[in-house]
Amino acid sequence: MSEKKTDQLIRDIKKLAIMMSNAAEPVAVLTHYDADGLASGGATARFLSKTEKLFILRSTASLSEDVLNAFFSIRAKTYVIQDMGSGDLKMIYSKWKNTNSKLLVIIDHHKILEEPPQDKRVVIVNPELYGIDGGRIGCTSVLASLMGYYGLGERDPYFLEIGVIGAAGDMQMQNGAVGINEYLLRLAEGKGIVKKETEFVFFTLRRLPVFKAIVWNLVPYVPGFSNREDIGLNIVRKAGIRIRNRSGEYVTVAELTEEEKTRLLEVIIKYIASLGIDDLSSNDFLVDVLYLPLEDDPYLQTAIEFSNMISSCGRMDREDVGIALSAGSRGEVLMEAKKIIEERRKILGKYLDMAERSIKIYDGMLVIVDLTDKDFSVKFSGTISTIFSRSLTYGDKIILVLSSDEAGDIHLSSRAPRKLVDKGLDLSKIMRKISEELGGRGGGHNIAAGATIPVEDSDEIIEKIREYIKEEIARIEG
Ligand SMILES: [Mn+2]
Repeated sequence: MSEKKTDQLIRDIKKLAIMMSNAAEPVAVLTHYDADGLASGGATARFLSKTEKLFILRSTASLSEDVLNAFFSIRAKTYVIQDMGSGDLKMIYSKWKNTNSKLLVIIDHHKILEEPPQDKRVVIVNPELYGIDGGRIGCTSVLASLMGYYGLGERDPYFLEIGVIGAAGDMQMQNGAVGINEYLLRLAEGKGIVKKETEFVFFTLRRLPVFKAIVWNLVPYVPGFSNREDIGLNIVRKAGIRIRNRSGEYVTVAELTEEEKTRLLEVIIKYIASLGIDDLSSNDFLVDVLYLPLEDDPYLQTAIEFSNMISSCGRMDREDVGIALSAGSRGEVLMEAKKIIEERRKILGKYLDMAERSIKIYDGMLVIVDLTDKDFSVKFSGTISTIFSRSLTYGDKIILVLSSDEAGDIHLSSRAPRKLVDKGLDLSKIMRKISEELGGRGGGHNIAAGATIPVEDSDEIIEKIREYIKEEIARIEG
């Protein structure tokens, strides 16, 4: 990563921060409903409220024409679109032009598919414009949190925390942060907001009950183990560890001795191996954890856990809670968020089972999960494809999840292993190609992309995707 590109991007974020501080009110903000979108929405909301701006903030699952029409019918002077829009610049611009606004800001990291409008009133901040791969570096919460941080004269370090959390939600902080992500992480570490440690994935949530903590993390996903508190209970018992302490409260990970942890780890590894996953070493489960020392709630101990909480709010139609939590609200908002995440884990468990049973593996490298005729909520498709792409069993394959949305269109969510992406595989290209051929809209990143296709039958899509992927693999291997 060239230092220069990162420096330029940071300089432009600082410029944007000044611009936003002086922006005409009211400000209307539209953000994406995933963890990165909501975290960045929270950062912007915090920034706008601390600068005492009148603003309205909305979130959406996708940028349809209707959503944009409704957004631009808000009588605002400044419009901001976050974590979306790079694939639809023309449509956005043509609609925005009819408003009385003098400033349109797009903060995003998705691939720019259309020539940006040549208009000084339009400001686009996107790592892709600097030749940086936005799928890996510079997700929207990194950009928006730095905007808030600099916009408020570096006096509010909470921005750094929410930036790290949002980036963790977009899988951009794991396995080594680089470029502007590293820059943000260093700032956060320097202020004592984030502390990086290596830990077994089962023990990262130190203040949760042991039986919950060991199965709570879904990365790496282990079918038959992850998210299964019943299994967690059995394992804890088998390792001879008490479920409750003398005062009747659940024993937490923090209360375990090193000896107990070692014993527990052995039982866990044995159990996972018994599921048919061989060649396991306990080191496969060592992860870098970003702890959040300033948070005192057991559910907000790590960046990943916090981001899961935000993500759950989005997937459970409670974006308001996710945004408020990201912006810094706790108390009742946090209590609500906890209810949401518990509820969501139940539903996710059901969907993961459903998905597990629908898996078909094609050509040895493509995992297709066709849920189009199942009672499945399309809002979970991205979560399912991400979890499978991080699983011990399918992590080396391309994942494609198909589901039906409310309109009856087929929604695609795809993920590729880093190895293939590094060789040149680009899923956003494949998603675009299929939507051009069958109608619909598609795009995203090389490593994670999606599309919505207005056809009823999934077979045609699957056939075409197989064909495109074969072509792509032949191209990059040849
Ligand atoms: Mn994002």
